[in-house]
Amino acid sequence: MVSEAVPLPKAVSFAKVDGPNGPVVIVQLHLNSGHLSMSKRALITGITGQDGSYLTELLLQKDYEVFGIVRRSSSFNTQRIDHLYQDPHEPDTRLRMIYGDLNDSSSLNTILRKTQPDEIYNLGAQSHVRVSFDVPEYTGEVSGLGAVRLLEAIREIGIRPKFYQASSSELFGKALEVPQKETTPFHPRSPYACAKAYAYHITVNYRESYGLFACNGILFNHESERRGETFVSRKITRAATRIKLGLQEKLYLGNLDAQRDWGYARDYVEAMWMMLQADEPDDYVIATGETHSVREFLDEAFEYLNLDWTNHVETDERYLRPAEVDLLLGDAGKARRILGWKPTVSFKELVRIMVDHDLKLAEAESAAKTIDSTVANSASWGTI
Ligand code: NDP
Ligand code: GDR
Repeated sequence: MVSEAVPLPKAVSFAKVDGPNGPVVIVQLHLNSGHLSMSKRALITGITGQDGSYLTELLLQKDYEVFGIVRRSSSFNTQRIDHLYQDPHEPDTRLRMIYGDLNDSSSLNTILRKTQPDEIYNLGAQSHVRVSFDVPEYTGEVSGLGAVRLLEAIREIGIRPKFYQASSSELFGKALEVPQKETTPFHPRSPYACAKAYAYHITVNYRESYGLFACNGILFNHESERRGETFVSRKITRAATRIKLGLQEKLYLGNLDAQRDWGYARDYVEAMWMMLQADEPDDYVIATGETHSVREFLDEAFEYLNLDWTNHVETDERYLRPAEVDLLLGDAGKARRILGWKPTVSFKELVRIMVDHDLKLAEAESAAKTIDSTVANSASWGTI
């Protein structure tokens, strides 16, 4: 999946910069491939994650050439994008993977210089809030400083891509108003949220300091059938479907009273793209405007399967956080007015999409009768 050699770019790019006598348009021609392509080039960090995979699908549909940064792992970490694989030896390949790491400035500099993207989506992060309490410094490096490493590379190289920063509703933390909108003050409650607060502010700073087209998407929780299995939504839908088929008895969870504004990830990556197509760079809240507790998520998932979750769910304090975010509810009015964005999938539909998907996984597992005990026990590993 990962191509070792990064091809030089092949397109025309335009950039508007402030010159001494007013705005100047820079046109870059990349002729090295022997032909001109008018499609845009996007670079995605975190391409192997939930959002990265949906964003890649969206951009390929829109005829972009997509470059994805993949970090080296001893096991495969490209499952979410394997269906998009294109042979890098083919001349018209539109998706290429490049090894790099948000902790490694030199790799980011090289990748930006060679790919010369029109748009950069910085989705890479240590994105698990509970885990960030265990690895706070590492989380700060990747989820916080990773953004400035990219922004500095842009500035040093002198390219003018549009820049999207994956900011989070976790910034609101111990929320100072309900619902939360772009003007709501931040009160981060975890090392993850503190790292994201740095990334948010440095993105605004590069917009204000250097006129970069840089946007923060302040996205509320969004889930899908590709959600990581240690986030509460997927942990519930995986367990409920396995319980339904007798593959598992119990589900251990932490705080059942937490309330979240849960949307569908496909809707949310559309908003990322829309932000970079707007006339002016800005920051936007993306949310459904509805909040539900973990208990309500359990109700929806288990009732859909004709199960009673109270017979199966137990609480385990290892899943509690040193500081919790009790209630998140977003007001995405600005995104609706300016970008024309609105969510298309309701809470009930979201839960059902995830349960339907995970039921098929459980059925396949059951049919194969290869119940791997490492899978069965994965939900109770460590402290996540
Ligand atoms: P995931 O955890 O699914 O994906 C994170 C991605 O970051 C993975 O591709 C991961 O690679 C990559 N990554 C991790 N560490 C590094 C590193 N050191 N260098 C390069 N890449 C790295 O997250 P989501 O897709 O759910 O979220 C995308 C972004 O949006 C994240 O920044 C997240 O914090 C943010 N966000 C998410 C929300 C949500 O509800 N999903 C809401 C608000 C913000 P690998 O596959 O190898 O682990
Ligand atoms: P969150 O998502 O912390 O909001 O961060 P997560 O699904 O991990 O937790 C949501 C709420 O559920 C409670 N909870 C549990 N959570 C997990 N993971 N496991 C459990 O067993 C469990 N039991 C109860 C949590 O305490 C919490 O209140 C996600 C991530 O995608 C971030 O990267 C992103 O920025 C935010 O959403 C918006």
